[in-house]
Amino acid sequence: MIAEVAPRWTDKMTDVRLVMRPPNSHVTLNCPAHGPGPLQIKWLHDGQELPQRSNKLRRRDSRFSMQLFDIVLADEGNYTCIVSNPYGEIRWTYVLDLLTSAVHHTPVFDQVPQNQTVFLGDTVELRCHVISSATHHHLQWLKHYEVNGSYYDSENNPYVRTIKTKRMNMSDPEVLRLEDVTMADAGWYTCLAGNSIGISFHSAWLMVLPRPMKVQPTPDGMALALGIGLGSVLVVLSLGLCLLRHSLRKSSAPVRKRVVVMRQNILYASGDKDPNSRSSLAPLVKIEGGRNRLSSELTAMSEYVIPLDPQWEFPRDKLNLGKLLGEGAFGVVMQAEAQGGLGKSNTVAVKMLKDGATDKELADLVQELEVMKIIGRHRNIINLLGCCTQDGPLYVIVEYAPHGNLRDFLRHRRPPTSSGYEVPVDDFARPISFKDLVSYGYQVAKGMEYFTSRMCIHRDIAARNVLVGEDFVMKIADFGLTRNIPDNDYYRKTTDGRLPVKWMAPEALFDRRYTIKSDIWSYGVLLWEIFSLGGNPYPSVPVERLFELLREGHRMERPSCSTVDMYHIMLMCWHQNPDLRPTFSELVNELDRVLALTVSEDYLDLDLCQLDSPGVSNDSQYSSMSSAESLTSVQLVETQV
Ligand code: ACK
Repeated sequence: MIAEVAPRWTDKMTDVRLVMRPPNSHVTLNCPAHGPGPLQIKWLHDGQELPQRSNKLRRRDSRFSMQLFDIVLADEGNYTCIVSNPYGEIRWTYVLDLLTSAVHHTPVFDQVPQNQTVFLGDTVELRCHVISSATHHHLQWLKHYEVNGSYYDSENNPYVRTIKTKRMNMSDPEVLRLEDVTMADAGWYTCLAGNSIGISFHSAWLMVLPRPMKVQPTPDGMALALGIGLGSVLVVLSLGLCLLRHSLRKSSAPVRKRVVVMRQNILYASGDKDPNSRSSLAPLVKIEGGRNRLSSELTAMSEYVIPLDPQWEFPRDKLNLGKLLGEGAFGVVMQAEAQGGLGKSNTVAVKMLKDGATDKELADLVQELEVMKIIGRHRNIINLLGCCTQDGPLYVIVEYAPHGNLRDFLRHRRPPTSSGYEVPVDDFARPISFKDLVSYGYQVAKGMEYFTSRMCIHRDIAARNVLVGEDFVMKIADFGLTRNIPDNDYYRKTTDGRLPVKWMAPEALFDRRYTIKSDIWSYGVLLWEIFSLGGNPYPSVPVERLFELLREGHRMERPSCSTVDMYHIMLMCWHQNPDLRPTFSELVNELDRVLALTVSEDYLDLDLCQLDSPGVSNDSQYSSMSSAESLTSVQLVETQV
C-alpha cells in the first residue's frame, strides 16, 4: 500500500539559502525530493513561474535542479522550488545575489526610510535595507537635533546622535522602531551604511501630530472632524470639499508651514570626497507643520515660511513677469525683466510652481534653489541670479537663454531638404559647421567637468536639458532638480514624446546606480544628438527591446554628421564597464584636441548628413544599432584618451 503523504526533501536542506555569484557566471539550484505519486516541480523567480527552458535557463526536473547561465542583475532575487504530488507540496527558497554591487560600491539601498506622519503615542518603524545582505557593512541610525534653531554648528557640521547600531545589540539593525512616540521624537532621522568602499545614507522626516479629538456625530448623522490632523483631514476629505472648508474655517488661526532646509552634502564633508559614493548630494527640504495642501485655492505661498537668505533675495516688486517660456508637469518658466538688472542683463527667466502644486513640489523647487546656491557659477551652466521667497509665490530667478533648448536649436538648423525646416538666418547668420558641433559638445563637457568638481551628479543629461544662451554659449539646465530619480516609470515620456530611459546607462536603468559615470553615458547620447542635429536616439525601439539591446551590448551607430573620431568618443562613453568610461576632464581635453584640428570654415555638408525627419520614426528600427562586441578594437585604441 502506498502512503498518501506529501513529498519530502531527499537531502537535508541546509539553512544557507543565500547564493552569491559573480556576474556572467552560472548557478545550479537543487531541490531533491521524494515521495509517492507523480512528483512535479515548479520554479518561481520572485513569484513568477519560470519556463521549462530558455536561452539562459535549463531545468532538469528529473533531478529536481535548475541551472541559470550568464547571470546578470536582473536575475537576482528569490528562486522558489515547489515540489508537489497529489497529497501535498513542499517549497524551498534560494536568494540569488550578484557580487558586483557588493564588491565595487558603497552600500546600495533597496529600501530607504520614508517620511512619515504619526500621532502622539503611536508606534512607528523606519526601515533601511542594503542590497547584498552577505556583504560586510555596518549600519547605524542617527537622529538630528537643533541647537538655537539650527541643525548645524558653526562649522556646518550637523548635530547628530547615534541612536542605534549593530554593536548596541538591539534587534534587527535595519529597523528603527519607536514606540509611544512623543513630540520630541519628531525630526530628521538618517540611516547610514558603510563598507570598505565608503558610506551611503538616506534621511527621512518624522512628523508627530497631536491625536485628533474624538469624531463627533452631527445631528444629520454625518461625522464632523474637529481639530487639525491627518485623521481629521481624511475624514473630512471623505465628506467632500465643501464640508472641508467649513471645518477648516472652524479650526483655529491658520497654521503656517515652515520650510526646513538640511544641507546633507555638508553632513560628511570631511570624509570621502568621491561623488560616486554619495547617495544624494542635494540638500533635503522638508515642510513642517500646517496641514496638507488640498486645493488650488491654497496655492498662495504666503502660508509657507521659507527661510530668508539676504544674499539671494530679490525684491518681488522689481520683477516684471513676461511671456511663458516653457512648462513641465508642475513648474513653469517665465521670461521677466528685473528692474535695476540682475547679472549681465535685465532679462531673466523665472521658475515657479503651477497652481495646485503640492508640498512635495514646493520642497523640490526649494531644493533646486538650494542646489544652485551650493553649486556656484560657471559659464556653461544656467546660473542662479536670485530668488523671491517672502510674501508670495516662490520665484527662482535664473539666467535667460534666448535660443531655447539645444535639441530644438539643432533641429531648426537642419537643411530644408531633409527636414522641411527653414534654416532661420535671423539669429544664426552663417551656416552651422562641424566645428560648431564639436564646440557644443566641448562646452557641455566643460559644464559637466565643473559639476563633477562640485561633487554633483546631473542624472538627466540630454540635449533637451541644455539651453543655448547669449552668443550661443551652451548652458546645462535643470540640474537642481535632483528628482531622486529612482523613478521606476520607464514608460514616462518627455513633452515631445521621448523616453528618458534612452539616455540612461545600463547600471542606472537596471540597478538604479546613478554616478558620474552614468552621467558620462548620457553625455555620449547627447553627443549623438548633437551629431545627428537633434536626432531621436534608438528611433521606434520600444522600452522592452531597448533593455534587451543594451544587455546584448548593442550601441547606436555613428550619427550621420559625425566623424569616426567623434564616434569613438561616443563609444567610450558607452563602455559597458562604467569604470572604463572617460571622465569629463578627459573628454574636455579630447574635444579640445579635436577642436584644434578642425578648420572653422569646415561647414557641414548637410546633404551628406542623412537625417531622419522630425517626428518620423524609422521603421528599420534596429538598423541604427551596432554590436559593442564588434567594436572592441576601437574601444581598446580609444581608452588612451
Ligand atoms: O526651448 P524651450 O521651450 O525653452 O525648452 C525649455 C522650457 O522652458 C522647459 O524648461 C524654457 N526655459 C527654461 N529655462 C529657461 C531659461 N533659463 N531661459 C530660457 N528659456 C528657458 C526652455
